[in-house]
Amino acid sequence: MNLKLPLIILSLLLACGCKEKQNDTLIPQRTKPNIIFIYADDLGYGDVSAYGASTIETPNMDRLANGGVRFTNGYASSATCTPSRYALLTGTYPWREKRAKILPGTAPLIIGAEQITVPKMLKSEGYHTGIVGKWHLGLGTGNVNWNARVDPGPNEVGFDYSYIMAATQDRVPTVYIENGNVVGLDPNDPIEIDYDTNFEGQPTGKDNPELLKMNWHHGHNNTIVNGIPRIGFMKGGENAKWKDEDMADTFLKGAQDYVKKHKKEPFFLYYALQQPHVPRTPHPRFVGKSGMGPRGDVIVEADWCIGEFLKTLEEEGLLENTLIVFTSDNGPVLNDGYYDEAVEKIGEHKPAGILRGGKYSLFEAGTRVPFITYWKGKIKAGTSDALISQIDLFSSISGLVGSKIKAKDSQNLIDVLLGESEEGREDLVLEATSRTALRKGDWIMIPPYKGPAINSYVNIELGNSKEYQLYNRKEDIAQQNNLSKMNNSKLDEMIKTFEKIRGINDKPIEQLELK
Ligand code: NG6
Ligand code: CA
Repeated sequence: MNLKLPLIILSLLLACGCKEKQNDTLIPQRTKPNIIFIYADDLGYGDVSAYGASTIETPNMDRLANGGVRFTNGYASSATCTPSRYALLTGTYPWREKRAKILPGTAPLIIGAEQITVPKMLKSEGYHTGIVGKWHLGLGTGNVNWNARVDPGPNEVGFDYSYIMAATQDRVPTVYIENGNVVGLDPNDPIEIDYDTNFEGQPTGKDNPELLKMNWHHGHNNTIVNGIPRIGFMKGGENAKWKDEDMADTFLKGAQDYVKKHKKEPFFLYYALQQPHVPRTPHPRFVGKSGMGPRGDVIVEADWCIGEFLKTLEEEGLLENTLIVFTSDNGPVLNDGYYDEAVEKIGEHKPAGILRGGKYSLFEAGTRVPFITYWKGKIKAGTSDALISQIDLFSSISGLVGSKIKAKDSQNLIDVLLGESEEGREDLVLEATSRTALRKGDWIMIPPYKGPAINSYVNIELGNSKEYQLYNRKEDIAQQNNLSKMNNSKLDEMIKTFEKIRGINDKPIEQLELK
């Protein structure tokens, strides 16, 4: 008897403690889950094993796909980076903002200070917000002085913390920027950037092939950094220059540190991977791992990063209270300007899967990308055919956290993201290099565009044709049969909807020309 009493008291105490602890974790789970976007760069619909890739293994992306919702009709907002990222963060169609095009490293910030963004909305709900990785939405207001604090930038449009590369891995400046300041900059070796004119005496990819460890195929023949010729000219900043092979580890550590630091508050992290965009520079640990050359190797590297990042979330006990969205900013490309064996070593692998086109294309592979939501213990694993776009993340997440802020073109599809409904969008405007098309139900309509059918540099079909194109994605996922002449009424209906959303009325083809 004497022994039992303390035991009973102890178990009562424990039970109370557990309940309290349970409540503690339950309340934030219901109202303020952490939100993480893991955003790949140029990863195609067919580049992930969970999406059918058989010659490349992506076990960690698959872990998300197989334990969460794997969307088969999930779209990036554009077939290139800047417009996609603009739409992701603002919930606004990129064609509404004429500056939302692939930007040079010197471009001013294209998100206005007055504009609402995902991180701003989440901040107003008490979140800490961070970005680690690729930015490519412009910085400053023009004529950036890289040797002083660079602003406005991510911190001015909603991010409490930022650790970024300004544009792309193939564009100068090739430095990391933390909260507006170039990391490791020596004030005695200031950085100068110019996208038109070289600085006197500086070698370039064009004139100094002997200095290159990676050769350029098209573009990419300006300043040489780490033996790789880039887009744009850069002078100075020697100590601050990134080491390309370490970039994956650097961003991973940044993401892990951010999570560890902010695990006690609800947080939003935009982890923007640089792979498999050019130049593809796997860390030596990953060289040769895919058998497909650098493009495959950096996909393996990105997959590893995701695995390590998930481990951190697990170790910190955050997985049950975190919604992860994994997707890509646009479709795949093999030769995007460097000789890196992407074409030669592709073998049987199909980066676009069964889809037509690729990066830059109005065909499906331009914007239909891997799109996965994962939330341990909350999302039931499955596949969803619902039509959804990255543009919808704004209002969906706003709905999830109980914010009243909505974005213009963004629909609240949180039930779809959580796998509780298959009722996605009715229609979606697709974009590729300033051209637009319409997906509605199972139909895709591409209006006539001048310009080449194929971009011969990257060897990708762009979707340009003098005629209207109409495809049924259910019967013809590979977009081989143009039904525009056979199904006039459907074509008319599609054009009407398109013009209603897009605001184009009977504009001649010339005006819709690919710029
Ligand atoms: C193109 C580059 C390409 C890539 C792309 C941006 C050339 C010839 N091509 O202009 O290599 O950098 O811009 O890619 O310069 S994105 O994924 O950031 O949109
Ligand atoms: Ca991209």
